[in-house]
Amino acid sequence: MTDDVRDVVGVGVGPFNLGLAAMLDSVEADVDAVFLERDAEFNWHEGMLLEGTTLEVPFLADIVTLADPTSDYSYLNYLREMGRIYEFYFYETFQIPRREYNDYLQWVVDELDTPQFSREVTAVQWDEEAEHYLVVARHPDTNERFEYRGEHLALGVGSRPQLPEHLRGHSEEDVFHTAKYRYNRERVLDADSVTIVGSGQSAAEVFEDLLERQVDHEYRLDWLTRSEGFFPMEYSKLGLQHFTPEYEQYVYDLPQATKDDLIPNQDLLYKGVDPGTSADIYDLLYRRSIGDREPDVGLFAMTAVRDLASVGGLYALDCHQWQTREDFVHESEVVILGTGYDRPVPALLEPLEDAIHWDAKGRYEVTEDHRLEIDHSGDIFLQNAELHTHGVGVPDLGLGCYRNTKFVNRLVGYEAYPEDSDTVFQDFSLDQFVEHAPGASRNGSETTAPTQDD
Ligand SMILES: Cc1cc2nc3c(=O)[nH]c(=O)nc-3n(C[C@@H](O)[C@@H](O)[C@H](O)COP(=O)(O)OP(=O)(O)OC[C@H]3O[C@@H](n4cnc5c(N)ncnc54)[C@H](O)[C@@H]3O)c2cc1C
Repeated sequence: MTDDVRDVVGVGVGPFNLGLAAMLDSVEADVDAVFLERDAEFNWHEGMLLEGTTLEVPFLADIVTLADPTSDYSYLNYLREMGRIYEFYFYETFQIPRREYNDYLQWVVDELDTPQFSREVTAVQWDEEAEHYLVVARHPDTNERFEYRGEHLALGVGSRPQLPEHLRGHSEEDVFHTAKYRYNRERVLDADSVTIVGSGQSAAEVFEDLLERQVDHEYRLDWLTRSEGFFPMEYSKLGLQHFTPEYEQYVYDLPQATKDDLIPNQDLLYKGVDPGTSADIYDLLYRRSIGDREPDVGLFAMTAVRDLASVGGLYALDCHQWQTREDFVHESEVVILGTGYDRPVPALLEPLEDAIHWDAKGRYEVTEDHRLEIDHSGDIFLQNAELHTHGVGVPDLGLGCYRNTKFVNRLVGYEAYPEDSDTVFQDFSLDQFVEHAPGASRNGSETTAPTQDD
C-alpha cells in the first residue's frame, strides 16, 4: 500500500458527509480522509435559503452533538466562536434559522482540512491488484483531472430535484423546481400570475414567501396539490420517535415487500407542511381578508397536473380533480414545482455495477449498518441513499450522527462514539414489547404476567 491511499474518500459534502468528516477529525485514531465536493464552496440548498425559514429539527441535530455533545464542531461551540451564545440563549428557540444552519456548516468546513471543493467525482473503480478504490474527479470549470485512492468510500451525493417528465421542456425561468426559487424570484415577482404545485414544506415556504410579497407586486397566486389536503407533517413528540435508531431497526428487519408497502405511505411523517408554516399562512390570509376583502389567492387540493402547454405567454395546466373526477384547465404565467426529490443511482458507480448487489427492483442491497452490499473488500458507506431499506429516518438530519457513529466505529475498529440504543418510550417490534410488558406473550408461549399466586 502506498502513502497516497487514504483510509476513506468521501464523495459529496452535504451535512451527512460533513458530519462524518467532523466526527473523524475528533477521534484519537489517525484516519486519513478526504471529502470531495463538486461545488466551488459549501451551500446547503441555497435556492431555498429563504428569510424566516427554520430547520425542521432542533439545533441539537447539528452534525455532531447527538454523538458527542463536547465536540468542537457543535452548533453551540459555533455560537460561542461567533460571539453569539448569549443572543441565542434569549432567542429560546430550538428550530434555528436555515440561514444560520448554513452559516454553521460553512464554519465547520473552514475548520476542517479534509473537504476539497470543485472536485466532481465522475467514476469510482476498484483496483483489483492493489485492492482499493480509485476515485476519478474533474474540476467543473477547468476540466482538470484528479485521482484519489481510498480503502473505503463514503457516498454522500444527496438527492436531486425531481421534475415529472410530463412537466419538463419549458422555459426554465417560467417553469422550475422549488430548489431554484431564490435564483428566479425576481422574475416571479414581475409575473401577473403564479401557480405552485405540490404540498410539501418547500411548496408551503414558497407560497408563504409569495403571499407576503403579493401586496407589493399584485400577482394572482394559486396553490395546487395532488394530495388530499394541505396537511401537516408529523410533529407530535410520540410521533417523532419514528426518527430514532429503534424505529430504523424495526423497519430494517421487516421483509422488503412489507417495507415497499409501508414507506410510500409514510409521507406525512416527513413530507407534509410544518404546522408553524401552515399557521403562518392561515393567519396571513385571515389578516388579508379583514373587511370582507378577497385575497387574490387560490388553494385547491386533490388535483393532479397532468400536462403543461405553452399558450401565448401563459402556461395551460391540464388538471384533474381525482376525487370527483372532474377535469379543468388552469392558466398561469409562472409555474413553480414543489414536486420533491429523488435519489437515482449516480453514474459514477457504473464501473462497480457488476460487483454491487441489486435487489429485484434494481435498488442497492444494504447491510444493517448502512453499507452497500458489494463483492469488494473495501466498504462503501451510504449516506441518505437507503430509504428503501432503512425507512423514513434516512434523510433526517437528526439521525445523521447515529449513522456516522457506525461508520466511524467501523473505520477505527473500536467504539469511538457510543452506539445509542433504548432511546424511545415505546416499542416498535413485538419482541421488545413482550420483553417489556409483563402481560404480553407471543401466542403459544407462556405469559410472564404475575398471577394472584405470585
Ligand atoms: C430544502 C430542504 C430543506 C430540508 N430541511 C431539512 C430539515 O430541516 N431537517 C431535516 O431533517 N431534513 C431536512 N431536509 C432533508 C435532508 O436530508 C437534507 O437537508 C440534507 O441536505 C441531506 O444531506 P446530504 O448530505 O445527504 O446531501 P446534500 O445536502 O444534498 O449534499 C450532497 C452534496 O453532494 C454533492 N455531489 C453530488 N454529486 C457529486 C459528485 N459526483 N461529486 C462531488 N460532489 C457531488 C452535491 O453538490 C451536494 O453538495 C431538507 C431537504 C431540503 C431539500
